[in-house]
Amino acid sequence: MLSKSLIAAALFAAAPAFAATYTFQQGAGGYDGTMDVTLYSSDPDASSGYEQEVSIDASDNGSPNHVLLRFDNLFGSAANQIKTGETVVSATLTLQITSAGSGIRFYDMLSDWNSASATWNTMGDGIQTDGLEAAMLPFLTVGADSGDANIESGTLVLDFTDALRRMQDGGVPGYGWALLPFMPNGTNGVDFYSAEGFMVSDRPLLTVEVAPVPEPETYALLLAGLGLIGLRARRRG
Ligand SMILES: [Ca+2]
Ligand SMILES: [Ca+2]
Repeated sequence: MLSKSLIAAALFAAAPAFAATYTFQQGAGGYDGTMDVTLYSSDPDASSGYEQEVSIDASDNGSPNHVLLRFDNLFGSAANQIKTGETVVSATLTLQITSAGSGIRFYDMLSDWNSASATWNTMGDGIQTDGLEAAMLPFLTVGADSGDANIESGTLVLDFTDALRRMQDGGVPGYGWALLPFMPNGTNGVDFYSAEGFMVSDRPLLTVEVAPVPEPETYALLLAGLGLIGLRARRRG
């Protein structure tokens, strides 16, 4: 007899056969959906969506900078889009840090914004983690609430698996993330190349590995196949 665990193993083995990896990076492979912007409390009407770097800082010219980052058009039926029926196995966000610094706290954004118009003032005194503008709690923190260089310069790879799953299942509206400094001591700004970074390869990179959710017919075929194997095994026996 085939054990349940063997059937489970067979089903598990069947799924990754069609696994795929999607990458999203502004200007690469035709992707054009990344937006990012720094909101400067020290220069609250400054429109900075075009800048080649963004900066998260508890004290830039004496007061905080907030950063917004999003990747649009991740889901759909085009070649490099996550399809309906595909499940996110893993996702990473890769940033090229240009200035080592204190740290970053990542929050889901719950209200809409656009990098062409977002400033400290248009967003209403920067970003509030009030459960309306942004989530109340960070889903990821890197670094610490100190003025040390807790995040080194160079490549930073972050696990965004759950962040992508929330987007896919509609748990968040898909407005990206607020990147906020540790307060009050995260005074060593963290900078990284933006979607306007000169080199495409330096821009924020989202990598998403997916596997298909097998259709009911797939299960039926697989179980039928296993049934035949089981039948032969019994006849031999
Ligand atoms: Ca930008
Ligand atoms: Ca606000």
